[in-house]
Amino acid sequence: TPTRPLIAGNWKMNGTDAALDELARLKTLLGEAPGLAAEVLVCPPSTLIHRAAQIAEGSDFRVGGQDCHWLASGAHTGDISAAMLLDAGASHVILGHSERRADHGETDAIVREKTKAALAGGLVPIVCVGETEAERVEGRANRVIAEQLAGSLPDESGAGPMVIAYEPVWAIGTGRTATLADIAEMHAHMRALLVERFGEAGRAARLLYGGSVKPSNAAEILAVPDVDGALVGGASLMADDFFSIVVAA
Ligand code: G2H
Repeated sequence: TPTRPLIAGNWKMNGTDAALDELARLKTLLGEAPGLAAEVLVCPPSTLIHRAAQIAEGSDFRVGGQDCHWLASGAHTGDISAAMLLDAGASHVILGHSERRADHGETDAIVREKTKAALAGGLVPIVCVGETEAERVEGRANRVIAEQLAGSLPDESGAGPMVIAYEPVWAIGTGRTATLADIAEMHAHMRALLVERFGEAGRAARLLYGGSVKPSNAAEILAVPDVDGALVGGASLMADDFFSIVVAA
């Protein structure tokens, strides 16, 4: 099992120049609290990655992207490549978030190609999976997650650090979180699938939970077996809230 938990903030489509003040504040808070258990990552919008990475220098957090293209460069207006994220100072990239799957029609096959591109480009991919409410109610959650993991992860994932985020779609930004029992069951299910396919690399994979993680519920969620961190949306926008979650890990 992974040695250190990872707390990753996903700013989504939020943040202009002024948001960098929150990052500076986070840097101060982390600087005043050496020896924290968690590794910390902030994924701002692409426009802020470069400056966020400059703020992160000499601090204990790193910076990631929220998506990348499956190709390294070319005629793809509006897209961004893994090499560009790396160049801007990113170390990680979130891939296959349910909002990308819903807003941009990203399929497991697309997410798999993006994951390959991220690995080839020197980034750590954070691959997101999650079932819808209907799929859970119909008792299909475990099967859906198995299919998403099988389809979204390339064989190459076994060679590098693996980070998977389980984000039940019905718990995202809704204030509702899965029960601790549901989280425990799904994370154990994912661990078994990853070990079956990738062996030791699957055992070492970091399994993050995402979906309305906040200061008030972070400690109990992060204490669930096989939860190796959190992907935090709304509560990552304010440095103090996000720092509380980091401390809870
Ligand atoms: C899930 C999560 C972060 P929130 O999307 O990826 O967002 O914490 O706002 O539910």
